[in-house]
Order: sequence, then structure tokens, then C-alpha cells
Amino acid sequence: MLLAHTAVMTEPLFVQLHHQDGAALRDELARGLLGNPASVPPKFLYDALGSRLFDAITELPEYYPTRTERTIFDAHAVEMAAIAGRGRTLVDLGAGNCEKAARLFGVLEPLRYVAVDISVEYLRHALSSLQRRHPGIEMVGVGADFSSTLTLPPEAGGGERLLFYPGSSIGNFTPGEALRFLRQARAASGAGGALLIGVDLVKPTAVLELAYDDPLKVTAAFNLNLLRRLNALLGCDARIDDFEHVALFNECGSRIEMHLQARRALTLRWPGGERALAAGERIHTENSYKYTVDGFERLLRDAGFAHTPHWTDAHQWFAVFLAF
Ligand code: AVJ
Repeated sequence: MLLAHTAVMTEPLFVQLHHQDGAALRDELARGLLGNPASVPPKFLYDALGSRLFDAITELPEYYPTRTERTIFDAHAVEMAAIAGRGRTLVDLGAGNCEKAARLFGVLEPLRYVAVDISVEYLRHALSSLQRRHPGIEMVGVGADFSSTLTLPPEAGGGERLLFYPGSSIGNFTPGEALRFLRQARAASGAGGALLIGVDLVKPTAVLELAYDDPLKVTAAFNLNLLRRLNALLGCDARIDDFEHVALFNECGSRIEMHLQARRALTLRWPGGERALAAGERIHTENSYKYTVDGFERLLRDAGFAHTPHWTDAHQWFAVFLAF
């Protein structure tokens, strides 16, 4: 159902794409825990509490990506809109609180705003209040896990789309997965469409590690929240006190890694399985890849984008690319 942009929208439309199959989630978690090293996919970081903790992270002075990206948009959004075109369908991938996209509504003047996020309940709240503030934009909320395949429902509308993937969320993928994702994004943007994407850049290790291990320990709470999710989803018996948050820059891999490190030898038990961890053994919970401008440009070209203008900040800490 597509409505003319003159219509006054009062309630967003919500579409649930993935049906959170409890058995499949348990299976995914158990497989990760039984791996070597043990791991938990980073998408499990974002339940209602995790999404709020992430929002708190973005307020930390040590966590530079969000505010640096904001300065780039503040300085160059008009130029970006001139290239991307106005009146598009703006598709926000991993919308969260929808704030980043909302800040661009004024310059991009989207006809339709499609917010996609894995945390549906969080999206429902954020999008409903946004719809009240922008009754002239048709809004659609899509609950979807696009970490393996990017598919948009018919409710997202056809035509020229501007895909929006800010915050360096692309960093959660390995470079190989990122290439695959970018190819799918190119296909999903449609002929005449574009991708507006934020990418975190390589910088001194001390700056990177402080951003992922802040003295207020908000990032530690964000990471440790995964143990609550293991307990809730898998019926696991993990104790938060038994683990320590570890964040380190793997220079060879050009990525920040987050881990949960066992403070003592222990065994995690859940219905149908168990995993022994030695003292100091880690559960790998997240990769956050850092690119160079040239490296990311190459990736976009490999994905089939012919035009890749980009903008960066004074320190070259972060970059925003418009690819089409
Ligand atoms: C949302 C994946 C971009 O990698 O910086 C923040 C997540 N992890 N602090 C990032 C995160 C720890 C964030 N992304």
C-alpha cells in the first residue's frame, strides 16, 4: 500500500520479516559456544537493553565514531543530497533509534522512510514517535535480520532508493562478507539508486582501544549483556561476575575485537550442551573492522559501484561514502 506524499500519516506500517524461531536461535548460540574459539554472533548484542546501552555508548566522549560521523553529515549533507537526489525512498539499515536518518530528513526530503532493524520492539517505539513529528513522510518499520541476506519486503516500495548504512555497522562483517553485503546493497538500491554508508578508519591503537573500553564501563556492560541473552535464550547458567570485558585492536586483521574473558575455570551449561572454559579463555563477541579510504573505495568498486565520492573529518577518523 503506497500512499501519495500529501497524505498525513499517523501510524507507521510494521512488517516482520524474520520470525524469531527460538530453536534456530538456540542452535546458532550453541554452535558458537561450542566453536574454537567460543563465540557469540554480535547481532545478539541488540535486545531492548542492549540497544539502549549502545545508545549510551554513542554519548561517551571516548566513542568518537558517532559524533565524528555527525560532523561529516553536518558539513556535507547538502552536497550529498545534491548528488543522491531528493524525494527518494530512504531505507535505513539498522535504524535503531532512527535519529541519524531523522537529522537528514530536512536535506534529503524523502517521500518514504523505511526503517529496518533486528530489534523490532525498539523500532516500533522510535518510529511511532518519529511519525508524529513528520506526518508528511510515509513510514514503514521492517523487523529483519539482514546479517546474512539483505532482502526488502514489497512494503519498502520500488523505484530509486537511497540505502543508508551509517555508523560503520559494515565493520561487523569480515571484508569478504562486507563485499557480499555491498553487492546485495547495490542490487537493492535499484537502477538510479545509491548507498550512503559510514565507515570507521584506521587510527592510533590507543584511540581505538579507549573507544571500545571506556572508563565508565558502558561498553563492558554492553558486551556482558550477551551473557544475559545466553541465559534467557539458551537457558544457560552464565554468571556475569565470572567474565571480564576485553577489547583489543588486532593490527594484522585491522579490527577491534571484543571478547568475554573467563575470570576462572568454569563450565557453561544449558539444556542439551555444555562448554568448559579455562581461566583466561575468551568468548569472541564482536569484530569491528577499520578501513583505509583507499581500501574501502576498492571494496565498493569490487561490489560494482562506479561512483564513490566520499567525505571525511579533519582527523580522517571516519568517512562517509556515497556509492552508485
Ligand atoms: C554498531 C557495530 C558500529 O563496531 O563500533 C560499539 C558496535 N561495539 N562499541 C562498533 C560497538 C562496541 C559498533 N557498531
